[in-house]
Amino acid sequence: MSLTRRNFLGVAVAAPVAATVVPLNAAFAAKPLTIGFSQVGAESEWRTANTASIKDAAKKAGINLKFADAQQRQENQVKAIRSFIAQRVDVIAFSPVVESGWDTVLREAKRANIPVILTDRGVKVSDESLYVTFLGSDFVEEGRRAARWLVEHAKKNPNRAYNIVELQGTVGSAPAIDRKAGFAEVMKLEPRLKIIRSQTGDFTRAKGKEVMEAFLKSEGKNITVLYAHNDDMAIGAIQAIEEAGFKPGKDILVVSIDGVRGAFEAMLQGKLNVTVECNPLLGPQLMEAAKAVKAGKPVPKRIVVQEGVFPAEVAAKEFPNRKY
Ligand code: GYE
Repeated sequence: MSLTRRNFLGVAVAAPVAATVVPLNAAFAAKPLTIGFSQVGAESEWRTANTASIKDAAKKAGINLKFADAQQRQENQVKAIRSFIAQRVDVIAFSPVVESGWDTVLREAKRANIPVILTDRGVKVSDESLYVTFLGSDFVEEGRRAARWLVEHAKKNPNRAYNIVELQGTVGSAPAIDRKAGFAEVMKLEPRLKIIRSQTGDFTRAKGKEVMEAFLKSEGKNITVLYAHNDDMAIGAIQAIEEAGFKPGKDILVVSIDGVRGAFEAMLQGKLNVTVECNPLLGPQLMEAAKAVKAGKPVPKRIVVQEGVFPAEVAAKEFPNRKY
């Protein structure tokens, strides 16, 4: 038995008056909750808002947050999770850069009795008990919403062509897989909607621009729609479209997802047609979930974030209300 333990037990057992015990208990109760959080990176406006929300909410809740940026690499996230386990944090939360390959490290967390909360992006694991809850958006529904806007547009424009180029998010990530699937599902309702090229732009402006340049080089005037899995890639691509001498929002309709400030600015300039909202302000809900998990209260396995769709016509009215 260690010296500290003997001392602690000695005090607790031998103390004849409650007054000696109470401050000890109070000291334990006051110990702040420690969360280890592994973030994807800093690839987009969405991510910047998400990180700020998490840091801010932890501060307000008096939670001790250990924050690690994985720079879009799974191996960095695995390392961060292992270090959180070694530090014996109370709760591990992370936004998995890709869906698969998490079984081993999550089993290590489970063995160490540290609950895991998935934030923003989901995983594919063999055993669902490897995480307590998944707090995030319904990405399939976001993809469907983007396609629904185009299906409606096509109804009103019976002679227009809808040759779509698609800028996918990070390969293997839940939002890229799901936004593609949801879009493809609803797209079938209108046979004129056709995807002619599809490639990843890794959720960044720079890559979005670069890939759009390549699309324009090979397809040129043939392209009439851009569907980007996030606003940042759309904004990068808009620049490429203008540089190629086309009008974004008119010659090429631009549809994207997130609803960040940059997208609203592009809509106000008539360069982006619609953005489907994906709310990054997950901090307060994450802190609540972590507290509940630690207190042994039941939490739902899936917590879905509420969000809307913003076509360019409502951009001016909505802009002042935007928080990210
Ligand atoms: O849409 C994109 C970011 O996982 C929902 O990641 C998130 C996505 C978001 O880089 O902008």
